[in-house]
Amino acid sequence: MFKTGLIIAFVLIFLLSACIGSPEISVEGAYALREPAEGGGYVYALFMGIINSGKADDYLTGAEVINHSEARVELHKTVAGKMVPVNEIKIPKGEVVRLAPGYEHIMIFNLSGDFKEIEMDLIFRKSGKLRITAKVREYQPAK
Ligand SMILES: [Cu+2]
Repeated sequence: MFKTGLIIAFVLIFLLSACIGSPEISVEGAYALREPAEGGGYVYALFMGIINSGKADDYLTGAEVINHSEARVELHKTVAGKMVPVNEIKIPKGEVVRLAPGYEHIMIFNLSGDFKEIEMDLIFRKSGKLRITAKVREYQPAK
């Protein structure tokens, strides 16, 4: 009786792990465009490709700038040319989500200092934290 229960338990664990799967997140080509902010300093918009090569969807839910707890991070999407904060950005399984100007992106406000690159942790609902480095470029407004 005990043996049968054990076998059933193993079969269930096997079935569960086979159908649930997990996301597998990586990032390519991360960079930050900065623009002088009102009242001094800079505001940054971050762009990158977020790759999910795993077997389940994941969600970008936030980010933290390493060693700069004063920085405030927001996730944005662009609707009819205006930026709107969102709580999360879906990263579907097997897809690449491109954060790009005019689309979804990450914004950093209130970051003090002058940087050539920004180190940050992206926070995913299932995958947890992923550390990235984004090279900083100056924003060149279109003329
Ligand atoms: Cu924005």
